[in-house]
Amino acid sequence: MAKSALITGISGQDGGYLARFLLGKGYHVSGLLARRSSDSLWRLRELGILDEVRCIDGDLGDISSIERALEVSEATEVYNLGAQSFVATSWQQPILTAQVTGVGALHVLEAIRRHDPKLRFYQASTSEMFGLIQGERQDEATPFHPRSPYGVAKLFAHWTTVNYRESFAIHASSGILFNHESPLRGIEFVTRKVTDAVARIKLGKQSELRLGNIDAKRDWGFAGDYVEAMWLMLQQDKPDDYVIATGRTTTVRDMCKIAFDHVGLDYRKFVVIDPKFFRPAEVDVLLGNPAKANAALGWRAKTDVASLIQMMVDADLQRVRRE
Ligand code: NAP
Ligand code: G4F
Repeated sequence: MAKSALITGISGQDGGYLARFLLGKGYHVSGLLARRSSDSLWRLRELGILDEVRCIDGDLGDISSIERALEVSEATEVYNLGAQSFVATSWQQPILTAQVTGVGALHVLEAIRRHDPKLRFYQASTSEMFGLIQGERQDEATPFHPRSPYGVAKLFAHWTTVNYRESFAIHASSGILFNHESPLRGIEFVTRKVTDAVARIKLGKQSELRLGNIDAKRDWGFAGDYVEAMWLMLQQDKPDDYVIATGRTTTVRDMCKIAFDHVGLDYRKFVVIDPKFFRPAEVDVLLGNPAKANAALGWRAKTDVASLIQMMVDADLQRVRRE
């Protein structure tokens, strides 16, 4: 019999890639879809899977809608990817971020506990929880020190996941994922902001690119690789927490260089530093150690940062040409 999965955040970057991955494995895929006044389904459309997934109206702030989604979807695996996920916005909307990104995960776990504690649960945890890093390479044993309301909210969700595993024996796993990007990345995140600008500058539609802290370092991987790790975690006999990363880190500056070089331009002529994009507290560097996932899940990142950024620039060139 085909398995069924429910994905919160199905309209987001990872939601789209995960839905496509699970459909490829023969799953029935449902998604909790929050009501929006503008189109939030463009990623599912671009992936060509909109007609293959079932969207169920609901919101992470409304536990009754999550309970209904569990019933309607008949899911045996639940992937909690829904969140207010943009770090910069979390200082503007800290309470909403806490409610959606933090308490939202508790709503999903509590709905599972009441509905059917045998369901398997995945929580989208994040390297942002490491924040002010306590070790050159971060792994599952590295202490957390979040630096944003988003990081704090995610830490609540992370420990809630651990607590429901320990208290109620729910198969609840947490993927501590480092930054992962793709052509479907939201335009507000730095990689996509850069690749979109590179395409526009190359095609004469933009003249400069305004950025904040370009000395920040991130361990960037490809979202398409990372969703497989989420699924692998739920196929294990025992639930656990895993760091998912490439094991390499790159500055925002060098990421810009890769993107501009790809179209034969010099980034130094176009990048302008704008204090508006600096954050009240910064995560200066992230570098993950995915050894546990390598060994226990047999998972490895397949895409290096240069191929990733070049793929994103090519996709944005096509989009801008179509406009
Ligand atoms: P994303 O593109 O921002 O997607 C977030 C999703 O959450 C969207 O579908 C959004 O719906 C949905 N959502 C927001 N508020 C909601 C609410 N109140 N109720 C229900 N759904 C709501 O994020 P992503 O990059 O795919 O990341 C997926 C998850 O992994 C997030 O939890 C993120 O925090 C976490 N994460 C991401 C990374 C990364 O580098 N990408 C790394 C570590 C962890 P709308 O489209 O309608 O707004
Ligand atoms: O692309 P970013 O906004 O991603 P950030 O803050 O690392 O968060 C992403 O990754 C987390 C995993 O570690 C996820 F949990 C989270 O949901 C999200 O997906 O910024 C990356 C870096 C930061 O240091 C930021 O200060 O780029 C720096 N940056 C410099 N100029 C900029 C800009 N970031 C953005 N968004 N826009 C700029 O103009």
